[in-house]
Amino acid sequence: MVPTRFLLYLSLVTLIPFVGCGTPPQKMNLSEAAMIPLPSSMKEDGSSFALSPSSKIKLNDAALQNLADYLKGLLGSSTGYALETATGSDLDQGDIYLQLTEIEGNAEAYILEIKEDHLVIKGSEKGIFYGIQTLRQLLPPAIEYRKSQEGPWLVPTGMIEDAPVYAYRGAMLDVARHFFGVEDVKRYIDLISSFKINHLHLHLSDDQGWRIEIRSWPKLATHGGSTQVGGGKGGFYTQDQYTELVDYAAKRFITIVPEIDMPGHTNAILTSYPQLSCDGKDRELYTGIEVGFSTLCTKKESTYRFVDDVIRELSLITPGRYIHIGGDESLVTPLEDYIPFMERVQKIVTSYNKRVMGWDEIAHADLERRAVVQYWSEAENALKGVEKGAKVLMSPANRVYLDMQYDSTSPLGLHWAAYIDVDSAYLWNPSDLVQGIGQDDIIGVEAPLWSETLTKMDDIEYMAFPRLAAIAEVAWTPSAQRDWQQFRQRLAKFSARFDAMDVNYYPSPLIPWDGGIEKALN
Ligand code: IFG
Repeated sequence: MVPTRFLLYLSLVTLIPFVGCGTPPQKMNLSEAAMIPLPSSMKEDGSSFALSPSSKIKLNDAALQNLADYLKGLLGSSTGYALETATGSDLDQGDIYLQLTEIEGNAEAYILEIKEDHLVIKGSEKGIFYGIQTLRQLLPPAIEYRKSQEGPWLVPTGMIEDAPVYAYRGAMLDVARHFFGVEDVKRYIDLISSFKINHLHLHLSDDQGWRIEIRSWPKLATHGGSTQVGGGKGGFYTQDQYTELVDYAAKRFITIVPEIDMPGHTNAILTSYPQLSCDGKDRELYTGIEVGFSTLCTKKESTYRFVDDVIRELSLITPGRYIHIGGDESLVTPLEDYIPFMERVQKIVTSYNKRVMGWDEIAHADLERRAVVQYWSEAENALKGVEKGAKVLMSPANRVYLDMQYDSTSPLGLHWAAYIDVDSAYLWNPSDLVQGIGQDDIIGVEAPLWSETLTKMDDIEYMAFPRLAAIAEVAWTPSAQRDWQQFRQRLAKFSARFDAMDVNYYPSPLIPWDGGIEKALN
């Protein structure tokens, strides 16, 4: 056993080359650290832990190997350290210990214990994943660089005990109005997972496009997916590519929620299979941005065979518990037809052992057990859903619609619901929003990003960040601990982190941004 004092000397010696050049070892206390979402409890003890070339990732259970590999991927490229993994609890100077532990009360809870000579992340696998996201934010922003940087890599010492308020913390990406390929979706998964988001709802179908291969109805993708808003070439995910996204997301503890919007928003279906409309007429592919002009024919039995085929194939490749059936803006479907249609479609979903999710209009129909009503515009629909025993997913358009312009000068986005800057995205509390909908009725929060005006990954990043960081905190941190002035000071320190992650974020004038990565490195 090598004497600790020698190791201490060794670690100090390794630091000497850095003293006087590169970043001075910045003394930072836990309370000064910029973590988003803010952890539910922490206490600092004012010293530092230093990651070092000899640091290893130790595990108490071989089941944590994937997490160790993920952590090594995060820290290895920017530090240049080997960060070898070993099972066992004999910790040496600079080690990171991942400890699979049951924490009472919340499956996503974690404990991050940072001491001068080692640090420990305790929890379930997903708890440890969230502890890793917090550790990332406690290290200097340069840790996010893909190429190796000089250290030192200090972490303030103390103890963090953390767990989310809401279990469903989601982002929605509309890949129907404009199609975004596998690599863009993986990038979005990487970014949202760093803020502890754990669901990605993919809006896979709409008037302008059908984006998922359905083998029993092949023209949905090949014809219905062949264009997009503005007339571009569109695209779709093969079932293998969809599975690739499901697996990539799962490694970051994100569950994919697929949406097939119906009976409205279905022009792409009707152009592919005219027999699914009541008039049987051919329809052109649609490349505009109007809504509410299409409907499946709710009177035809063939429509329900179609829905059954689609839901069956989708359920087989969706490990997550939810299938989203849309239900919004069915403006040309008479309510007396909409209601029985939605009731039959819900039974198809539950026949494949999946739970129903739908936009708040579905509350006009009877709701299957454990259905979730996604509140976006009509509070009385959400209330009706609660009265019928459903849970609510909070997506109030005037707070969390990320396709809303920041202000009237934003080059992208719409503003029918509101102009939304970071303050509006932060200054609300899900359980205070609608009288009669309390915390126990709410499964969580989801931020939709509709893509009528977005064409590339930079556009997604510009609209999503930093507002999604604010919304992630609304969903994770107890409202009594949230404070806008304190949040904006923490967010200000993310400019360097966003720069290092190459995120094309919107530099909101409401935030005293701290000067980006150049300042952080000099
Ligand atoms: N509402 C529509 C979306 C999209 C959106 C743009 C819902 C549930 C306006 N439906 O939001 O398809 O067009 O902000």
